[in-house]
Amino acid sequence: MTKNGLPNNFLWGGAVAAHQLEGGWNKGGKGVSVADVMTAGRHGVPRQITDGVIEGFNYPNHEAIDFYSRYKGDIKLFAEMGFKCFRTSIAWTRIFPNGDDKQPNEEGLQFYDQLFDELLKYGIEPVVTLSHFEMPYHLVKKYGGFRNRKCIDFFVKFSETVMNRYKDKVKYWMTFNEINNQADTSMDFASFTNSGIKYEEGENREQTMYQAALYELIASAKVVKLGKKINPKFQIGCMLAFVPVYPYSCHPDDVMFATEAMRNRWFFGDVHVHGEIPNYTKKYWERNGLNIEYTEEDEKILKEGTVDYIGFSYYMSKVVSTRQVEGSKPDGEFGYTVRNPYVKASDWDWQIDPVGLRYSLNVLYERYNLPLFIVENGLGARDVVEEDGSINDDYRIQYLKDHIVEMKKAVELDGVDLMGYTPWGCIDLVSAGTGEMEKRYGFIYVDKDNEGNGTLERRKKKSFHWYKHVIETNGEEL
Ligand code: P53
Repeated sequence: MTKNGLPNNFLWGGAVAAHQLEGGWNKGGKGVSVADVMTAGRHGVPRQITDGVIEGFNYPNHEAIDFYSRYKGDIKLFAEMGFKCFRTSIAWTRIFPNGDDKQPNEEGLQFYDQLFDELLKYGIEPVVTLSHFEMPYHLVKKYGGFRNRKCIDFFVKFSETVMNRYKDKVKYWMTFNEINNQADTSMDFASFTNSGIKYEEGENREQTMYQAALYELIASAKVVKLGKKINPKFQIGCMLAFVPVYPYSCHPDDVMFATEAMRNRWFFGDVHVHGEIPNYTKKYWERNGLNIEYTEEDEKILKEGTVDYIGFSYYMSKVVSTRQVEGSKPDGEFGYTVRNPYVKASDWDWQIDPVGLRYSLNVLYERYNLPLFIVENGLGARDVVEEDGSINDDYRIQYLKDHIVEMKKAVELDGVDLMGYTPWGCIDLVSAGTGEMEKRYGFIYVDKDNEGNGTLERRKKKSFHWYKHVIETNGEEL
């Protein structure tokens, strides 16, 4: 058993997405994105998608936490924690407000120049997601989102523009955030945020989803190829929502069922990494009469544009059973899932499973043999500001500590090649799933509630000091 700690160049940091923290939704020439037409929901109440921005609705992303004008102060706090990297996305609509514009918006490009310069000033490496749930809404209205092959070109043009512009500032890129979320076709949220698609009454959702996903995978491959030409030093990854699916029992049917369920993750990763459509997917399409269009040229592109690393989010695991057992509940993705009796759950019902992170790192590494990057992990929780102004988020520290322990085992005991760890929402921001402010992940508290009231003042939580020490000791002292 060797124990040699994490590599010295391990990328400790934090992760966010432009639409969840920037605000300034109509500033600096920015266009309307899919996130700008989504209202606030809460646990059990889905966010509504309105037909454009309509007065009288609460759109939490419009202001978010106003990182757009406060980023300098926030980055200073990240630097104080010792961040080696910072993961954010480039809001597509700041660069191409409509998505199909001929020329990029210079003011938007300048904003990210300044943002990246500010990070680099502190030696913080930017890690950039190109598409994180913020497609231009105009592309939804005019082209039907990624139903339409034309969106490949729009995305490639956007990516080429920003990769060229920031070629000396950004080395780490990811193409589509959690591209596999849309595999759950029961969730209108997923198809809209991933692909700008609103399902129509009676349409075959799987047909639409697979077609859009394949267009995105082709777009991603084109961007990988292009990126390497722009700067051969670029590291370009994919981004998967990794939720390992366990069989409920040792009944062989449960084991096989879990294997099939996992294909909702593997399909996307397999195409990104192996550059071809897996046989199990082709068989599935055939069996279900799905007719997915692609050309020989597309197949060639997929092969040539495989990713350099696997970025993934990890929050929870799931359990499936072929039989209705006690504690089963309906699940859009898998028919029904079972509450895991061995793990706890968050207030939003996400099952907390640190060992599942080590398991995920192992299965991903065994399958792909590529460097891995945990680009999201964390606990959404309600925080309380004490009378003296302190925020004692011990539950968050515990969650992160337990996960880091397992992450280290994967590196030290299993030999997984891990690039870094960026906990989600390092500063409180708008929840993607629910639109709430009060589902908080941050080391930094932001004074704002679900209704949008608050001063937006920033405050260090207990976890801020804890995480600073973790980074200082390269994960040796938790
Ligand atoms: P929120 C579902 C399952 C796992 C991760 O999520 C997910 C989702 C979508 O809600 O999203 C990722 O804010 C996503 C982030 C998001 C974060 O997880 O719903 O990449 O944008 O904020 C946490 O608690």
